[in-house]
Amino acid sequence: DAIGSLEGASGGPLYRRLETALRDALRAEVLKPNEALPPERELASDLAISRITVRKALDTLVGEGLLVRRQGAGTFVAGRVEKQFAKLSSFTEDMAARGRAVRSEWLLRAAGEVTPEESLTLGLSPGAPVLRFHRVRFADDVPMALEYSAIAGFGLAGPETVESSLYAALEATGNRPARALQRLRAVSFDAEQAALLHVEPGAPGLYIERRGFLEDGRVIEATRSWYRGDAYDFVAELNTRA
Ligand code: 16G
Repeated sequence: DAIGSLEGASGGPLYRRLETALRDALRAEVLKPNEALPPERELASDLAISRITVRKALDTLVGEGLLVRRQGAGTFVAGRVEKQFAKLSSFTEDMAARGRAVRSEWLLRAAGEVTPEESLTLGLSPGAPVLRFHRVRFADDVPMALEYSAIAGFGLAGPETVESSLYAALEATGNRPARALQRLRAVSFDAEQAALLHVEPGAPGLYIERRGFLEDGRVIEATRSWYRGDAYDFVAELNTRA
């Protein structure tokens, strides 16, 4: 019902028309976050189209992270993630708390020397060692964020010690940040970022800079993150004292 018929949808192949109708329903929240879609065979018979056509349209939207498939349960409208803005947690912990499977696609995992800019943000002398971790972060196979981290060289034995969670690796050496400063800004994704995150170029994002400190005040982490604007709500508790 939410999708109605495909009569009104503009031309093109049927799977495209269904894709457009679904996109409209998602945008208008006729299909609400976390809502289950009718089974594929039901959609096919209601709309008088083949199951293959239905599957093709759904596949595209699953690939973009607008819909999610859960084994044995069906297809659902993706829910937005509520992330505590003022909590010093890791992506892995945030996702694990929601029962979502985490994986990273590595763009860079290497040791080097600090650039002049990194030497300022990390408070390190020119020439000091630094470890760089650039990755696309996935939850249930949906790309959620792009993350570029620079870690002070003394923090880890080497870049390969980070297998999946950076904070887990830092924790193992006793160098997990104890405190952090964070800045958030609205951005729109450029073509390269959009391709990595499976969104349209120009789609909205949240750019976040985090500087993490050890108990003794040394900077251990400088991370630049680009979170998908269509997937995240950043929430915080406020009070009059602060
Ligand atoms: C989060 C942090 C990032 C940190 C990463 C570690 C924000 C905005 N950023 O994404 O600074 O480096 O978690 O995650 O929350 P990991 O331990 O899963 O690698």
